[in-house]
Amino acid sequence: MKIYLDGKFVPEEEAKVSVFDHGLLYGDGIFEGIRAYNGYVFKLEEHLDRLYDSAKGIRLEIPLPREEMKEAILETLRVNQLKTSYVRPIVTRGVGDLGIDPRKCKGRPTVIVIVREWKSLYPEELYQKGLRAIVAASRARPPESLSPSIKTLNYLTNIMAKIEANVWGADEAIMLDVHGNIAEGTADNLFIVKHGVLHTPPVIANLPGITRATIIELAHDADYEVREEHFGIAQLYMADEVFLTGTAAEVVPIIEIDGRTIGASRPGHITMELRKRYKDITGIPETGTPIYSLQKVK
Ligand code: PXG
Repeated sequence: MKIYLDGKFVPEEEAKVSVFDHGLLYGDGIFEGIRAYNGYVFKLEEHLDRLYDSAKGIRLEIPLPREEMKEAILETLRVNQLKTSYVRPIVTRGVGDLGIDPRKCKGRPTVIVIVREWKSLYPEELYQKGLRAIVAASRARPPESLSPSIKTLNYLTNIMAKIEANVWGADEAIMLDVHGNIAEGTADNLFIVKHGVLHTPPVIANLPGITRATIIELAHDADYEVREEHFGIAQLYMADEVFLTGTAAEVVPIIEIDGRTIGASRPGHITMELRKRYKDITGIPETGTPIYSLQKVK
């Protein structure tokens, strides 16, 4: 694979950044996780919006105008002749020195676009059977600190939760906020279904997921009520259905949490209906930006 690195396409073995890059030294940077299906980059404009919002959140100026950034993403896919792919744009504060002061980064921010041929996060079997999850002891960062709504390179809180899942042999970890409300998964938003109504935590406590927003729309299309409100661990345990949403995971059912069976211990029908509706709108011009010009333009 060729990687976009500061305006050039370089073979992945040669795609290296300085040990003085503040992205490495301090996690000082931002990123996005995007997917392309069948030659269309799913919700690219929404991901670009969030990338530029995240940059603003940490007072980082992306050295490319938005249209050039978009072109860099599309060109990286073209150079690698990809149609179905994972795309990871990263912008760091750039090369500085030891010491956290961002003024030490005198050059340009580092801009990277990594692409990977990649089809799905979990084995297909897990989508059909559902995941087993734990509620992690590691709490999501409060919005009063570094807001979880900014997609920064600081993922250690989430990694700590993921380590807990690994240690307990679970497939995923669910994070609480500091008040004990459900926040989100380690790289996904969370929904529960109770008596036919969907509930998901407000975005103040988590990342405003693009899949989350898409699922809310699809749920409305299917005439389900969706409530964006806080709920706790008991509502989670007692839900009829629980599922996660994310670019990587898409829509994935959870069938067990902390040793409690969720619903009938198999993926719920609303979860699977929304999963199907989601799959149906990926890889089509209505929701994606074409990578290759011969494709029908949006
Ligand atoms: N919460 C967190 C903390 C995330 O990191 C989501 C929710 C879902 O957001 P989207 O917009 O994807 O629906 C994320 C997304 C990876 C990876 O490589 C992580 C994400 C997306 C894609 C890949 O682990 N995070």
